[in-house]
Amino acid sequence: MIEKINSPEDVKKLTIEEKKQLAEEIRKYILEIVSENGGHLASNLGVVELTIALHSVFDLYKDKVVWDVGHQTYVHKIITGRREKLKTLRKLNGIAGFPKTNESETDCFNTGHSSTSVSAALGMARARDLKGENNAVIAVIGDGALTGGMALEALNDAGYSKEKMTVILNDNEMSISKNIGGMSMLLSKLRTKRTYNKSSDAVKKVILKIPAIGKPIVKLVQRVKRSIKQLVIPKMFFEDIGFRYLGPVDGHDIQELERMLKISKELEGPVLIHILTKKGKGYKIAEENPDKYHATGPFEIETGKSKKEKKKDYSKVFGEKLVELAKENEKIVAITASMKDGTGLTKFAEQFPKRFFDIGIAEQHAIGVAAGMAKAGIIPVVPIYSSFYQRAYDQVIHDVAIQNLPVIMCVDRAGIVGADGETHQGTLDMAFFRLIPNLTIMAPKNFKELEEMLEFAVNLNKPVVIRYPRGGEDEYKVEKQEKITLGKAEILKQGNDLTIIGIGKTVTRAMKIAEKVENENNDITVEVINARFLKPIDKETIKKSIEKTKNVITIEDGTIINGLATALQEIIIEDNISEIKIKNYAYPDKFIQHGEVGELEKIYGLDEQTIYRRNQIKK
Ligand SMILES: Cc1ncc(C[n+]2csc(CCOP(=O)(O)OP(=O)(O)O)c2C)c(N)n1
Repeated sequence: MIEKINSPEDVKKLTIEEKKQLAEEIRKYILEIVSENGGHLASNLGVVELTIALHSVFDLYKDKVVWDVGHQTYVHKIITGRREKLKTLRKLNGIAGFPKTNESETDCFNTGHSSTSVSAALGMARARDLKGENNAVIAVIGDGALTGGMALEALNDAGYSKEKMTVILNDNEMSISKNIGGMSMLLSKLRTKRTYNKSSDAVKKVILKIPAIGKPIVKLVQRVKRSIKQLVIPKMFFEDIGFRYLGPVDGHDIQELERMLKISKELEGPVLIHILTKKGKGYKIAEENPDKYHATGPFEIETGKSKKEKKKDYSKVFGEKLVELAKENEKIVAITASMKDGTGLTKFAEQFPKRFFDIGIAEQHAIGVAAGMAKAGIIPVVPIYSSFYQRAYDQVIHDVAIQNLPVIMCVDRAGIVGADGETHQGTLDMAFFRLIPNLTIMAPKNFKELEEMLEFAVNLNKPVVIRYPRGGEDEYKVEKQEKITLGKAEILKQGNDLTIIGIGKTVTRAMKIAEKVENENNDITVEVINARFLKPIDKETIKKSIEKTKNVITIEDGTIINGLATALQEIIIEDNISEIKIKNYAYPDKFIQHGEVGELEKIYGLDEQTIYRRNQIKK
């Protein structure tokens, strides 16, 4: 069946039974691809029937579907002519793991970060009306994404606007791990409505079979049903804020989904369809561990076992060190925006449940809460991925930095992350954090330095950022480890002819290049500086070194704008240092596509070989 599906038109032609068969084939196909390439598995398996129903009822060349986060669009990509290309999922120049407007007309809006869909859909609905058009506009949003402030801001606006649009709330009771919060409590109350409806239908059938008294009793039951509705669902919430609420609907029943979508098409004003799905549906191993298979690397289908051995990574080192520090200092608390496992906080949550706070997919709020706690004398540690820290920018400035509050902001997945692509690359954090007064910004060269930086941050009593990359430390071992002092760089190697400055993960690269240059040139010595602090930068050490060597290279895992390169140039200009040869290696002022980290580093000339080749200095 799946082989015959080359466009949504092919899906529209199928009978319900054929669509059910297609759903099973799509699941198998996604499982095969994700088990090879890695990717978001459980969320895609959960929306197979929904996606088939959407393509059956709507024309996505005209009608707009905005997918929240966008990690669940593999089924949509298969249906919209990208079935074969999906084999290149997340590979360099291959199909992206998220919607991309440049891949297909039916991807109407790029996503990657959570909670944006209702705003974008409302914008499209307003534009449609202004232009006098009549297409449908739909946002598909998960119960996890609904915990994000932006989604709530959008519901507030959309409900009041009376704009014709549909929000499909895909409720699987999970964010990456179990969903939490007041919204989740509300949804679980609404979910009970299903049980109630089911039992009432069953009762209705039975009573109708009783001759003579059947109908009056049914009427009575229906009256009771209306009053029970008020009891079972004490507040309609979505109806109260202006939406027509439909559901809950079994999100794996294509026929029922199509029926609801058709009803929503006819209704004026904003409609919310609450659908219930199972994350990982159809693949037992993922159904039982939906958090583990939310996003995964390559794995064996039969056992679910990872094909690659999992090595120790920075997140784990961070989490373990934090547990150690928290044992000694009871003021330390940890806050996560729905990323407990990803940021290495699982152990902390187990050991200190009262000092661990999962606040939902709400990075702004995470920093707001942290600021409040810090003001009251607590030491909050907030690990968030670099690209999601973008969400909390004003909170870092307004709530933390202006008041100089000691919040420890750990920027995980800093730098290039690889296969998740442009929405997830963490190349901007050094640039945007460097602008903020009162912030101290550090990056460790290896695991040991991360541990020491964390300890240093706990004692600093100031707002501090520590950035570290995805994955493990470099295989190159740097033995030297000076004590950390505020604003002091570390000279790892003395030399006279070239200075190489690295920060974070590029420090070991700087060492390797230095050794190669020296091995190939008997008369050249290279000085290597581990900057450690982007802010305050160690002007004195850098200045002394470049005045000696007159030749400097910076290497950083971030954008060329306003990072290490800019900091160096500022020193040179401010102090009027002349006749210096400078080369800066950083990512260009561009969004970086998906691909493997090593491949992307080569493309942008940040790999060891390219930097070495471009710096074949001779005396
Ligand atoms: C701003 C932001 N923070 C964190 C994430 C990481 N993330 C990706 S999916 C996800 C959970 C989404 O849950 P839900 O919306 O319920 O979708 P599901 O995967 O359960 O279908 C999270 C936290 C993100 N994409 N964007």
